[in-house]
Amino acid sequence: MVVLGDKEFFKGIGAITYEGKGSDNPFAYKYYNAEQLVQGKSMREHFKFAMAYWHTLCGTGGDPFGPGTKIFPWNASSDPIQAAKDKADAAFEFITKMGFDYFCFHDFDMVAEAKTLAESEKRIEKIVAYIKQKQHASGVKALWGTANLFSHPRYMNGAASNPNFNVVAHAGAQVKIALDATMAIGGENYVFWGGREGYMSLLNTNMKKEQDHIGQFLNMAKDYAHSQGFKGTFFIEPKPMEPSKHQYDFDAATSINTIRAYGLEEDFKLNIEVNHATLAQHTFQHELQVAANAGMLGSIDANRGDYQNGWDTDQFPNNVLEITEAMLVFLKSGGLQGGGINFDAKTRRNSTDLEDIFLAHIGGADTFAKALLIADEVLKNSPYESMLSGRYSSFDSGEGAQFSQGQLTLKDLYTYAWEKGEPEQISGKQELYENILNQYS
Ligand code: XUL
Ligand code: CO
Repeated sequence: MVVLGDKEFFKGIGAITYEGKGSDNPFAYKYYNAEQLVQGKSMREHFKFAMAYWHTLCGTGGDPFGPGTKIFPWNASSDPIQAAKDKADAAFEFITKMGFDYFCFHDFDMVAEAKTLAESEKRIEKIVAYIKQKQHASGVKALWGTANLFSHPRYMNGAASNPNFNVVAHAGAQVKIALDATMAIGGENYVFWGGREGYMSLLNTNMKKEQDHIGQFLNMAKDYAHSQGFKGTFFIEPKPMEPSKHQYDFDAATSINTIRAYGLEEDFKLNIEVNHATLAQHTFQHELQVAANAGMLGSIDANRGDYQNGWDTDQFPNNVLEITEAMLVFLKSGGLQGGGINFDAKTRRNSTDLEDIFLAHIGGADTFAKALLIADEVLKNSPYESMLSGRYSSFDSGEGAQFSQGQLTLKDLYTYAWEKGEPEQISGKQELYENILNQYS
């Protein structure tokens, strides 16, 4: 059902529906068929696709070399509340036309920050009331909320990790307001991405103090949300650098350490972003697997980087093979715990038509859907699973099984190896695994 706002911004574009891969209609899904079941779950439920408020509605294409190129009609009003309402109209029109169910937001994506905290809080309350009405009319939900603790100059030295307590307290106030807003609109989760929670030079940094303060801050946020009845999950979103030179939540493994070191494992999981993984010199699938192994695969920010450069280009996903490898991890680990697939991606600076926003999200959704279907086929019909388990079959019985179960000593290994002599050479067969993926894609 398409529910139009008070204003229609994407005129001429109707509901995007599934037409299958034979369709030449650029405004139709070729693979994303929301109600199609894969391993007993609909694609809609597997993915929980979300629009990112910041890129889709606030990102006008500015870069360090020039201002934005995109003229968004919902930005026309000079009255901040009217502009926020127009933006909400555009958001709900877009999400419902796409057939998505969710959005993700920062506090000051919804409405512009005011000069004082008190005035900002009033603005947020007003727009939250408006968004609640629109949710009621459309059924659109908030996948997660977060606070922007990195754009304002006051956060130039960090937020929770700032060396000045007054800034830490301001960040705390902002998180309280953002949590209140998230809960008011039924947000299912809350994200911490440590934009400037890191440092530029160790010379002026007490790293231990800063990290302990982050642990303290995260515990306070969790305790406050629980005291208000929040039942959702908190996610840490790892990123190695940019804007800080060293960010404290560098990658999944580092963030899991943060969660465990500060006693947050009951309530925190990870939001893995593709381009953040590649900036950390990992693959996306590696980061998913690290999170899944710790029982912390919570949510995904979907985008991709550029293979030739090293910054966060936030491009829409379109690499089916890369996402297929990710979907193998996704399916085998039972999907996401509480979260969904948030398109934390922006159209290019020179993609200036409003319809480009639709085309980009259609492509992203189709990439994930196609990859899910391929991964499902690979798991069900190819020799992939038996090849993988066969690779470890020496641990299934005998001394190998005893080793796995902790029943052997180092001396036992010595005796066994002594008797067996030089181990046989067994190929890793990487090319065969790769061929199988290609065969099913
Ligand atoms: C930045 C990034 C953020 C977070 C939310 O690289 O990914 O948009 O997802 O603050
Ligand atoms: Co992100």
